Amino acid sequence: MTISLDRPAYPPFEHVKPTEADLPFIKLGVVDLSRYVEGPEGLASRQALAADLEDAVSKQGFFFLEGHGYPQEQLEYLQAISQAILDLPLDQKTEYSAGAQVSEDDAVTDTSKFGAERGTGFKVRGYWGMQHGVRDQIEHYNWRNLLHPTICDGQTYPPLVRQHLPEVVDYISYLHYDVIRKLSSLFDIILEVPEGTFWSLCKVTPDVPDDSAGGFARAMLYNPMPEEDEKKTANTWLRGHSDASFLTFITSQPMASLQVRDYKDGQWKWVGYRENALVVNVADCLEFLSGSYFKSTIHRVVSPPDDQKGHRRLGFIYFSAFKPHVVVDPSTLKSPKLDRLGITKPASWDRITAREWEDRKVKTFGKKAINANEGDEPIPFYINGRAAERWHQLGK
Ligand SMILES: O=C(O)CCC(=O)C(=O)O
Ligand SMILES: [Fe+2]
Repeated sequence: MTISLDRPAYPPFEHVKPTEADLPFIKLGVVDLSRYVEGPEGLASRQALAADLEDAVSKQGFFFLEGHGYPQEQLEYLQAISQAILDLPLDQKTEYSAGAQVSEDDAVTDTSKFGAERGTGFKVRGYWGMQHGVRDQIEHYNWRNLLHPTICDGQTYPPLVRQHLPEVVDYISYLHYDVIRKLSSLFDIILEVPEGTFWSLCKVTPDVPDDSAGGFARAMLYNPMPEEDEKKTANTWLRGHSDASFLTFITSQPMASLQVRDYKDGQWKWVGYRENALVVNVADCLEFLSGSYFKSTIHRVVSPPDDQKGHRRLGFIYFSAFKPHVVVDPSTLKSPKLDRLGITKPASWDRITAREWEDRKVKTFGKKAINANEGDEPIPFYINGRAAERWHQLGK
């Protein structure tokens, strides 16, 4: 961890105060990584922690990660840098815009730009269309290939982003080589597979990028949405979706805005705030590997309660991914635990790799046939026999 004393000072990002509103919060499990002890003498501690993790990922698909060990002041500085980057002038944002991965059919018929914007660079405000002609209020900057120095070196960045690559790389390296390594070993314990199995599926090999896991980081800023627009989108700032890859790590934020759709009762519930914690969620490829024992839960971002309105919301997110060629279904793991639970690959699931899933799913973003409906219920849509948005009640 690099903490440099002569680093530039940027204004800190001022988060809104936690809400006093009485909202239906979801009760999320807490995984305290400071309880993780390495080595043979730590096995009992890891088994206890694995039980907490299993409960969280199999019931809610979301949990609070505490005791991660990354210094809070570094995370705050990362947010100050993110704010400075996201407040760069519009001409720099359009010059360094993230590439859109546009759905093939809409690309030729729709001149307004759509795309999930997962490349390195900015997504400017108002770029995405929402319901009833509303444009979105989200701005973000993505960093890809942070754990692949040779690719990073060849990438073009706005000067401010290049100047602060080391801090971003430091955080993402920590998440990968410390946090994800530990969580991987807990997944091995849960699924009773040999130690190292999960790590081998999500390992970063800097010298062999084509066979390397990775993922991408995102600084994500939500500007308040005009009231008349909120009426048209039923207060939605980011529509319900599941994430595509392995695990997503979001800095816990005081603004009550993130909601998960509790798959047990179908109700939207708010994710609360936990200081210094990360909000972590299971994404699709992990759900597939576990034969849906782990839940890639639908979530969305909505307008906050009255005592938090009118403020900006900033999160720093890491979307981690498996190696591209991992076949994402339970046959990859051969887990005695899943066997005992009677979980096998559903007959309707065709074989698909992590990269194929991510590529195909991302291309559905903004696709009219799937998204041109009222409200937040998805139009059922399948990729290789798998529901592209798993609402867990689908088909019931
Ligand atoms: O901003 C958040 O809290 C969540 C954002 C999110 O779900 C996403 O970008 O996939
Ligand atoms: Fe998400």
